[in-house]
Formats: sequence, C-alpha cells, structure tokens
Amino acid sequence: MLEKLFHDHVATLASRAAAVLSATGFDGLVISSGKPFTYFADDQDAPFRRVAHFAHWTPLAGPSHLLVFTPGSKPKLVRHAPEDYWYEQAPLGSPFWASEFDITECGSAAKVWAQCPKGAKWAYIGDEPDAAKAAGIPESGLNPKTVVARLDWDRSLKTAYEVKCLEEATHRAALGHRAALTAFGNGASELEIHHAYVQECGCVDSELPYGSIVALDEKGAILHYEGKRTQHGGKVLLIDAGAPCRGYGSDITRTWCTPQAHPVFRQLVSDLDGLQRALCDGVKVGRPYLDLHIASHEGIADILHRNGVLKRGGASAVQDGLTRPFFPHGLGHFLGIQVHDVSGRQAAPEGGVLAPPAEHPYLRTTRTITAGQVFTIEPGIYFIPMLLRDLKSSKHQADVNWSLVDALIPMGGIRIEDNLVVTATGHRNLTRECLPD
Ligand SMILES: [Mn+2]
Repeated sequence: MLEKLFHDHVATLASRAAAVLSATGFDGLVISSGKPFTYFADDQDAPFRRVAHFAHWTPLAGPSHLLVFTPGSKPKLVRHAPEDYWYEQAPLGSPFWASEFDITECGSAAKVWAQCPKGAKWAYIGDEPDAAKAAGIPESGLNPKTVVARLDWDRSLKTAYEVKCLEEATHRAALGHRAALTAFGNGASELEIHHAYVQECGCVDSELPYGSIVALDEKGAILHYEGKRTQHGGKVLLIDAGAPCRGYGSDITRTWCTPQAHPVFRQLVSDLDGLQRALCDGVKVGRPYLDLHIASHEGIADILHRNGVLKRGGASAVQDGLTRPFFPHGLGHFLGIQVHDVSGRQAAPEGGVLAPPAEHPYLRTTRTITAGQVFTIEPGIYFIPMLLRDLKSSKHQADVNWSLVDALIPMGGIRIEDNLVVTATGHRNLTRECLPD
C-alpha cells in the first residue's frame, strides 16, 4: 500500500520536474539534503532539518546526500554513509522507498560531491551552492528562481502519498493531544503536559515539526509562547503541537477549560469552536482563502458582541478594526514538509506574490483554494495586553466592555486549529477524523 503510494508519488514528482526543467531550459536537477547548522564559535550543531526539496523526494534522513534527476531516468540517490565512529552508522537496509532510486553510497562528503553532474544546463537546489559550483554547476544554475518558484508551486499540490503521511502525522498528534488533556485535567504543569504529549507521540522534542506551545492561563495570549513552567493548576490550557511522519508534520491547536475558568471565557471557547467548524465547512475549490479569513473576523465580531466583550458586532465592527486586536494573526497556512509550507502567497507557478490586504499583514495564505492543497484553519480570540492598550487609547475605546476584558485577561487566549485536505468535492478534515471533540 505505502510502496504503491510512494511509487506513484515519485512518478508524479518526476513528471512535474520534467515539465519544470523543460519550461526553464535546464537538463537536470541536483538537490542536496543539506548541511547541519553549527552554532557560532562552538562544535555543537542545531537539530538537523533536511532541505524541503530533498525531503519531497525521499524519506532518507540525514545531511550531505544528493538527489539527481534527469527526465526519463530513474532518480539517483547519492547517500552519504561516512566512516565515522563518533556516530551511529546504520546501514540503509531495504526501506519501502528504496526501489524507486538508483542508490550509490559514498564514505565522505567530498565523494558525494564527486558524483554531482557537471555542465551548463544543470540546476542545483539546496543550501550548499558553493559546493555545487565547485562541483561543476554553473552560477546560473544555483537555486534558479524560475525553477524554485515552479517546484514550490507544485509542492503545494499534495500527492496521495503525502496526504497519507499528513494523515498519520495528524493521528499521532491526536494521541498526544488526548494525553495532554488528561494531564491538564489532573492539574499538571506546562512542563508535565509537554512531557505527556511527547511521551504519547513517541518521539523527542527535536523530531517535532515545531516547538510545542503549551500555555496555561495568561500565557495563552502569547502567540508563540516558548516557556514550559512548572507551576500546577491552570484554569485554561492552550496547546499547539504537531507530530512528524516521514518528513511531514501536523499542526493542531486545542484550548481546554476547567470549570474554574471564567464562564464568559468558557462560552467564547465553545463559540469559537462552532465558528471554526463553520469555516471548515466553507472550504471549497474556487473560493479565495482570503474570503474565509474575512469571514472569520465577521464571526469573531459576532462572538465578541454576543458575549458582551464588544458593544457592537457585524461587518462594521470588522471594518473599524475592532476584531484585529483580539485576532491578530492569519486564519491559517499551508502545511506539508514545512509547518508553514511554501507558496501560500504565490501568484502563479512562475512566481509573483499575492500580497495580503494591508490590514491583514500576517495572513500567509492568499491563494484561491484548489484540490490537493493542505492547510490549517485556526481562528483565535486572545486577550493580549499590548494590543488592548492600543485599542483602549483609540477612538473605538467606547465600543469595548473593559471591565469584562480585564476579567478575561488572566484566561489568556483561545485557538482551535485543524488540518484540512482540499478535495475536488470539498475537503477532508484530518484532525476531526481522529480528534472529534
Ligand atoms: Mn498553525
């Protein structure tokens, strides 16, 4: 099953790459898996992440490999298999994907680069352009923008194999989220909830697609909160955490309340969950993603009005900017090998940028929805003191119930985030399939 999906995936990538090369005037493609990032004046490396273009072709882990593609030939993998007793040197064995490639093994990075094709019409993609140039790739072939743009565009249309990887990554994260909820219910600290999460996912932190956000109470208002406090007994948990699968990652957020949370906040969580589901139902081929983002602001205006936070709702509240301090990020982003996957704002396969409207600068997805895209839908409502201060000193300050806002600030924020695959007839919500409530 997986072998067949992967076989079709590589066949799709090969036919797409052939079209890209033909459109851009190159004969072949060389892609590096990447080189580790070493901290300044140190001998320690950052956790390694492969070049996404390489990860698109193969699950082969680790740095310094090359993928070589020429149209009409089986793709070639030059595997870096160093003689190095400092690290484990596991043999490749026979993973499910190996038969799709002609595999050569080399004992050093220099020997890997010696396998790099030379010539005027090769394009190189990766983070070692100097090494590629030294190996014989011409300057004009080093990460050519025309090639990269087309490959990025293609990468936003997921194959069935990629959807399977994202499905498994979502399933794995769902297990972690359930364990996190149980830990939270038992009064666990942020650090303990985080440990419960990774334990259930069965991996270590550096394997996660991104650093988990595990925020109790007021820390939920910090969009990218990185702390892991040890105090117990939070009233609200906002957890934004994903899991890996063969180089792909899921990205899920849930917000949970104890009965001690402010009753209005609990209602806001429930209402935002309803809005999030309605927004997911609105995911259809041909609709601009921006439409959904604007609809999310209108929904949030009504939720804040209905619950007494704002004194008015509707489109005029959105137009006057009343919702933005409560929801200051975009509705979602593409998802795949990278957690904020490429080309969410790309205008066309050849490149170009579809900029978001000036009042929504953080919206990462401005494209029209098409079948094969995978993205998140993640509306939020936050009580961020920094942004509320600006609102309080604005001409709209009388539109806000400040005593209620002050009571809600200690509750932090709410975000509910699912991962969706767009299909010809609608969508699949990968998250709700395995994490229903
Ligand atoms: Mn996200």
